[in-house]
Amino acid sequence: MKIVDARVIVCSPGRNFVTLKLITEDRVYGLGDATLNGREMSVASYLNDHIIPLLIGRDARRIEDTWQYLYKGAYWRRGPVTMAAISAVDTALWDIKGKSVNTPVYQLLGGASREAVMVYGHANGADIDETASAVARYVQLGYKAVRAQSGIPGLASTYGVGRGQLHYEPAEKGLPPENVWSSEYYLNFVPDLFKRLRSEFGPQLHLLHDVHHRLTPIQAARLGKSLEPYSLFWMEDPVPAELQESFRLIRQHTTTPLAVGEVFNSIFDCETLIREQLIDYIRTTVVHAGGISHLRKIANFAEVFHVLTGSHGATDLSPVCMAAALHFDLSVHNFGIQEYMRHTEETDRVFPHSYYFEDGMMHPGDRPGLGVDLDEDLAKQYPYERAYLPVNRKMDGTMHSW
Ligand code: GCO
Ligand code: MG
Repeated sequence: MKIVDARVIVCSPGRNFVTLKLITEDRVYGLGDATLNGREMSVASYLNDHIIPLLIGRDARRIEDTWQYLYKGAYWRRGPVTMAAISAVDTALWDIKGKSVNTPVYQLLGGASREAVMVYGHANGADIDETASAVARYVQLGYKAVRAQSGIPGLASTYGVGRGQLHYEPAEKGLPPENVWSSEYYLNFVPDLFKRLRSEFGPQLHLLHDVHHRLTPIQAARLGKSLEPYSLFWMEDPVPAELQESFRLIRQHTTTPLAVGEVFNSIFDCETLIREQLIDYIRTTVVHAGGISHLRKIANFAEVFHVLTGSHGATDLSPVCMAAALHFDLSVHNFGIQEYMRHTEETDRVFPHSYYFEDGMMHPGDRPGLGVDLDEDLAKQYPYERAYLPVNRKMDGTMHSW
């Protein structure tokens, strides 16, 4: 079952997406997401210039061997660009494998370990009242878990506070917008937000919060401690996680569960975090951490140490990644939760899919393969437009993590 053709489709139906399509001699094709928000064209080039020539003529059934060939064969290992490209190939090969044996991918991954996958949505508002109303809307839609972010008094704009009610899209056309940040204002404010939400929504609703890599370890420890009375499902990315050991300090101070990993590319980025049980949820994704094959290795390793999965699922992960994530989530034993930011209607039209949301849970559907397609003619109507995520500066102008 040789790969005879491959192409990279870059389109922008509301936001930019990079998709790899692999086609076999039997005319079976598979799709893989290769989107790297704000750096899309680097992965498109990596695939077109360096990977596709290696794939033509290869046996599409040899998923693991192809992964190892691309990872070990490049000599230059890891990194977001390389790993997004490998992820796209791996995902497309799983899609092909499923279609060629006429079965949904989760059946090839050991079958369903649960009936459906619990997801969390994003509630945000300019202030506590608006955020509380946004949480109420998600509860009405059936969500059992909601992430809450709010504007902070004294700061003109804040991470996670978007435009509109269901869609939050941080990337913007043109040059990167600049935000202003104060960890002091933030730390003084966030406990009030969760005090209000817990008293308004009762003990059952899962409440999550994303710190977006902005605190120092001791500040993160303080925040975790101050949120303990409100029993969060998790506190996400409290510090930049380049230094995995910094979580030892946070862990010693708080019982608020910790989630990390959306910017990680491989098991080596989270090995200490998992082995020392410094986190509760690992958030690595199909698109950025080596595809379904490598994500399964991370999950299997995490299972041994009682760490659950909680994959990233923002809008910059295309419907192809969301479909792959749901097959992974449904099958892997130590699944925790899946992030689900709804795509816009134009994105959904370009990527028709079988996955569906019902009563706070999602299911990948039972179509063979991943159950997601790409309408290439429609995609042509949405050409790539350069866009960037914002950058962040402290009030005195010092660059800070966004
Ligand atoms: C999340 C994330 C996103 C990222 C985005 C960057 O938890 O959903 O932090 O909102 O900022 O994916 O491209
Ligand atoms: Mg996040």
